[in-house]
Amino acid sequence: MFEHLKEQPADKILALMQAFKDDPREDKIDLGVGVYKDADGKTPIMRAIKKAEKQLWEEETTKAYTGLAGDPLFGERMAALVLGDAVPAGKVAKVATPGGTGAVRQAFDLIRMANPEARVFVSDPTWPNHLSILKHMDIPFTTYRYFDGVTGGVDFDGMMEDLAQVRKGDVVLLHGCCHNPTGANLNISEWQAVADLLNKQGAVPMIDIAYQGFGDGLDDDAAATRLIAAHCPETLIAASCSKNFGIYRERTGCLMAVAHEEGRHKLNQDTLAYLNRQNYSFPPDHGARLVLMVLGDDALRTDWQAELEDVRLGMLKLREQLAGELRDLSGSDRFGFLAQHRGMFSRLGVGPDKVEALREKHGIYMVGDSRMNIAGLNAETIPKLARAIIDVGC
Ligand code: PLP
Ligand code: TYF
Repeated sequence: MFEHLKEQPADKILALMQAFKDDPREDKIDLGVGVYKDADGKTPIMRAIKKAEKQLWEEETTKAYTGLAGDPLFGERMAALVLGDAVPAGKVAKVATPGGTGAVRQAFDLIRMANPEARVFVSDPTWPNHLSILKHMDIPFTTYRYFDGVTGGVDFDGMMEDLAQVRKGDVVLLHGCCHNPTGANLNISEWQAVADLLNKQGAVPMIDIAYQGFGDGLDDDAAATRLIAAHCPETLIAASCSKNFGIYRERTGCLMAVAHEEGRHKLNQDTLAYLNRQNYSFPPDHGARLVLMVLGDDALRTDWQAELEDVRLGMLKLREQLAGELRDLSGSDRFGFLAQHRGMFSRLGVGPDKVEALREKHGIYMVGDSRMNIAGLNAETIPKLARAIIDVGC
């Protein structure tokens, strides 16, 4: 049997992580994998998470199974975090999943179950794992224009033109905030136009929100998701807790299915639980429990929000510093988009030859499509990066 297995394409981001580790240069800079790092290059455990873990260790009396949906309190608190009061709680079915990736995978499974004919529209570019999972599951997908390489912003006209091709029952995958890999995002009136278009065509939005709190703040980052979920009859939401709670390896995420039609909720909830059972039975609990504790306790929540806000503002400052250095060195504003982008990533918008030159000549590691993890920088490495960008002729 095993002789039939074929080599599968490697994850380029993870391969880059290894290449960085193997590089002996001391002044190398890692702008690859999307993990938050502080100015010392560390990925800290957030204070509130550490406190919740201590409390959990003292208070937890059993490790018996939870339920197929995970602890319902986790789902409730995640729905409140992501959706606020945009949608009545009774209209949101939700399950805990292993990370945001687990939620994405379960959402695709649900789409295939509900409508095997559905095509999934994804932004060009999108997070590579969206494509990899869709291919693996044999779900037909197609791309819509998204990034404007000239302005570094969103090609909104192109996006709307392509989305006008969606048919009833198709699914449109959107990044709720902090687009990965570009950093370019829609404004709220553009989101409204997308919601109107999808409603007109009868297509279903699926929102992947993996960076809530990393862009403009917890509520602002959720505004688009809330608008879509309030205006569209049905919405799928895959939320990740990896970044904003800093609990990457705990594998914590939540899949939500919003339905406005009366009487839809129970079947949606049962279906999500069924899908969990088919794939892994009970979802992991440890990270989900930490999240529900932090969200449900005033002191922990306040501290978490304060730390998350420091992380967000720190990244904004790095963006501004980098855009400023490049303005000075290039004598132009052509890198100004770096300060407009939001979240952990920015796409520089240069070819693979420049990306390679940055790596070979300067020990600067970014993903092949010129995506940089802004959190990999600090006040000292920014001038070096800016000089290198100009040096290789970007
Ligand atoms: N979706 C996007 C766009 C991401 O960038 C990530 C990144 O980690 C995820 C989903 C899922 O992350 P995780 O499975 O680690 O929660
Ligand atoms: O895009 C990123 O870098 C993050 C982390 O297979 C990540 O989303 C990268 C690759 C991967 C899973 C997560």
